[in-house]
Amino acid sequence: MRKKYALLLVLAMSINLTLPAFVQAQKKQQKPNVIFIYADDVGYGDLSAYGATKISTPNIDKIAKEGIRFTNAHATSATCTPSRFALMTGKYPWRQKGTGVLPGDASLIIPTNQLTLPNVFQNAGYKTASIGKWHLGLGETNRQINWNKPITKGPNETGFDYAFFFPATSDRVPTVFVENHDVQGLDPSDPIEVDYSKKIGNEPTGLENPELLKLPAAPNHGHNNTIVNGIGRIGWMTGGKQARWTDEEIAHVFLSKAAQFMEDNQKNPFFLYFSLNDIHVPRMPSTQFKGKSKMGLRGDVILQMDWTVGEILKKLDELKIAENTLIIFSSDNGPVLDDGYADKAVELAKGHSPAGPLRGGKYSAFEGGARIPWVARWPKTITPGAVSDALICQIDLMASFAGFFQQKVGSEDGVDSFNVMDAILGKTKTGRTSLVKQGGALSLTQGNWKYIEPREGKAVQELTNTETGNNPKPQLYDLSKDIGEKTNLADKYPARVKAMSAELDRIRDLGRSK
Ligand code: NG6
Ligand code: CA
Repeated sequence: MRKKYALLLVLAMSINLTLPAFVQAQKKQQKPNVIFIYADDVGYGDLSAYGATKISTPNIDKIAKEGIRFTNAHATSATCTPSRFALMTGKYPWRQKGTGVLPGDASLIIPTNQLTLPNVFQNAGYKTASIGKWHLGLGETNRQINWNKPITKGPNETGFDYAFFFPATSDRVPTVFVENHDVQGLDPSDPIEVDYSKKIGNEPTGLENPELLKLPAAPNHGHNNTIVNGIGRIGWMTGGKQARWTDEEIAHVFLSKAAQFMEDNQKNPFFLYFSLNDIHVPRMPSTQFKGKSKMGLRGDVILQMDWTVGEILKKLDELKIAENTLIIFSSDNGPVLDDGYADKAVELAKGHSPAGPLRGGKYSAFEGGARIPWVARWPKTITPGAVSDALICQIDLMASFAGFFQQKVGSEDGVDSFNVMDAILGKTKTGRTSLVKQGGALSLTQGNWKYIEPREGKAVQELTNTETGNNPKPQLYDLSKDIGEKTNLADKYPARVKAMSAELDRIRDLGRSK
C-alpha cells in the first residue's frame, strides 16, 4: 500500500514539475524570436553567397545555406534614413518631407501616433530592442536636442522596449552611445554641445589640422569638421570627451549589447533590430580584422560584419533558441567605395564588384541602389538552401508580421506595406506585384519591367563616382534579360512607359499603395 502511495506521489510530483515546463515550451514554440540584422551599405555583390569571390562571408552564407536567399529583395531607397523610415513605418519615405539622410542633431521623424514595426511585435507580446545605428532623429520636432539631459523621444517612443544606439552615422557627431534616453559615460562637468551650421568649441578640425588625422578625408567630401579619435566628422561637437566612442570598438560594443538582450529574453519571444555600423564609413575594423581581407579597410569590415553575424548564430545555439528564431540579414542600401575617407577602397577593390551584376550603387535609381542581399533562416519552417526571386521589400515587414500575428492594421498605418509573409518564408515565389523605389529619381518595378521616371541632374555623382540613374528622358528596362540596365527600351515600348508612368503617378497621388 505504502509503495502505491509513494508511486502516486512521485507521479503527482513529476506531473507538477513537468507540466509548467511543458506549457512553457509550448508557449515558446508558438512565437518565434525575430532578429533583423541590418547592415549598412552592403551591396548585392559584397557577399560570397551572392557570388563574391575576393571576399568570403561564411556566416552569412550559412544562413543562406540553412535557410533562404532572395535575389529580388529591396530596400525602398538608396540611402539609409529613408530605407529605415520605410522599414519602421511601412510607408514610402518620399511621402513625408525631411526623410533624407539626417544630420546627427535632427528631430525624430517617425510619427509616434502611428503603428510601427516594433509596435506590431509589442502587440504580439514580444520584448523589442533596437541596437546599433539609429539615424531616424531624436527629440521633439524643431527643438534642439539637449544631449546632457534625458533625450525626450527616440527608439523607446517608437516601439522599442530597449535601445542602445548611436544617433546618426559614425561619420557624424555626436560620436557617443545612447542607452534608452541617456548618453552613456557622460561626465556632467563636461557637457556636450553639437552644431551642424558652425564650428563650436576649440577642438581641432580636419580642415584646420589635417596632420592630426589617422584616416584622412577624401578630397571635397567634407568630413573635415571636429576630429574625434583621429577622424574628421561631419558636424562640430565640443565636450563629452569621456563619452566618445572608439570607432574600432563599435562592432564589439553593439554585439555585446545584442547578446545581452538575447540572453535576458531567452524565455520570452523577442524582436531584435540589430542595426550594424559596418560597413559604413569611416571603416575602422578592430585589431582582430585589420589587414585580414587583403582588400583594405572596406574588406576588413566586411569580415568583421560577417563575424558579428556568426557570433549571433553562436549565441542562438548557446541559448538553445536557434530552432525557434527567424533570423534575417539584409542591408539598408547599395554599396559605395569612396564615401568620404581616403581608405583606398577603390584601389583595393580590384576584381571585386560590390554591386555584383547591377548598375549603380548607393544614391542611385539603378538596381545597385536598393536591390540588396536578404537571407533568412528559420529551421523547420524555411526549407534549407532555397533561393527565391520573389519581389519583396523591407517596407513589407510591418504588414507581413501583422498578418502573421493576425493583427488588424488601421487604414492609416503601413499604407505601402504588403503582407508577403509566405514569400518571406519561402512558401511561395509570388511577392509584391509592384514596388516604388527611390534613388534620386523614383522608379516603378512591375514584374520584369522597371521604369525610371525622367529626372534632370548629373548622370554620375562625381564624389562617389556613382551612376545616379538621372536622365531627362524616361527609362525602361527588362530586368529578366538585362539586370544590368544597359538597354533603355523606352522608345521601343511607349505604351508600357505611359502605363507605368501613370501607375507611378496613381500610387503617388493616392497617398497610399492600397
Ligand atoms: C552623405 C555623406 C556620406 C554618408 C552618407 C550617409 C558627404 C559628402 N557624404 O552625405 O559620407 O555619411 O551621407 O550614408 O557628406 S547613409 O548610409 O547613412 O545614408
Ligand atoms: Ca546606409
